[in-house]
Amino acid sequence: MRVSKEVKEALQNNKPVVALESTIISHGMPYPKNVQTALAVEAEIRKNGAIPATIGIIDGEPVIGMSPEEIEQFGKRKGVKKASRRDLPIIFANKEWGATTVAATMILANMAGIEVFVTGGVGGAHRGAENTFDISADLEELGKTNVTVVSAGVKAILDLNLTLEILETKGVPVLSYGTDEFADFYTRHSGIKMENVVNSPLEVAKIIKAKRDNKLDGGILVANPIPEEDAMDSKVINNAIEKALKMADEAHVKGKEITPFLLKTIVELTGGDSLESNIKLVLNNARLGAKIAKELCNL
Ligand code: PSU
Ligand code: MN
Repeated sequence: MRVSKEVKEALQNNKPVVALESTIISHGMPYPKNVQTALAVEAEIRKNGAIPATIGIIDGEPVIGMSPEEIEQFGKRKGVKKASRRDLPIIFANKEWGATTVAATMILANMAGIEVFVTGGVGGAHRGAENTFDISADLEELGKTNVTVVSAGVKAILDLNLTLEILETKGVPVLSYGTDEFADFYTRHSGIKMENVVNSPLEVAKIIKAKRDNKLDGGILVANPIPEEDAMDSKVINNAIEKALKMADEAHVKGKEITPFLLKTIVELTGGDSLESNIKLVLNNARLGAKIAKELCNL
């Protein structure tokens, strides 16, 4: 794999590095906002004292720390594959472009030695997963790969309770940041009470270190709620979600297409408001992730 010079030097010198995924760029947001957001997230991480490492696969080669030009390519190039764990060997062998999901980004970050990863929302159990078995590979990865993922909770398009049950089964600590209510991505209020509340980046860093020191393999999920002023109105977003789910059902959208389809449809149904919230919450996660990475380097 190709690790950028800046990221390599930072890792060698115990400087904080934060991993970023590329599916959010290629499949999660429309061009050009996807590219603008990816670059703004990198800038936010730098402003908060860490080095960003945007991860993806170019011509079959994993890249840890993309250039701005490469990020631009992921934002507009056609035929970039959404790459989760199962897709990696195929993309490597065929020398293709792959936009890494949370699961695949965790794998590559871990190989590179990066422990903190910032995204918008992790995948989870879809509504109806008890029948369809549509459960994101992100949850499996959190169960075994040593990377902490900062996410705005779990997106309300999913079944949050089912997702949390699976995370418990897989032994994944879920840390709710600054509130005892689980964040549902677009709002701060899922109504689900959380057992483990953390209130500072240092507290999270100590938990990461304790897990590492005790050789407890697997990830950690930090649920960082969207700031109140950027959150969506619950009624508006829930209406859009219900409609989008119905449209997906009617159009028989399945498998890896469903998450990008729902995201795109919800943006359209909310006249772009959900995209604005999405951008704000990723930036908010970038601030927290950079601070966690910094504290971890000092421990
Ligand atoms: N949630 C978002 N934006 C995204 C994704 C999830 O708000 O772009 C992407 C992430 O890359 C995540 C993936 O890992 O979707 C999950 O896809 P699936 O549900 O097919 O596992
Ligand atoms: Mn799925």
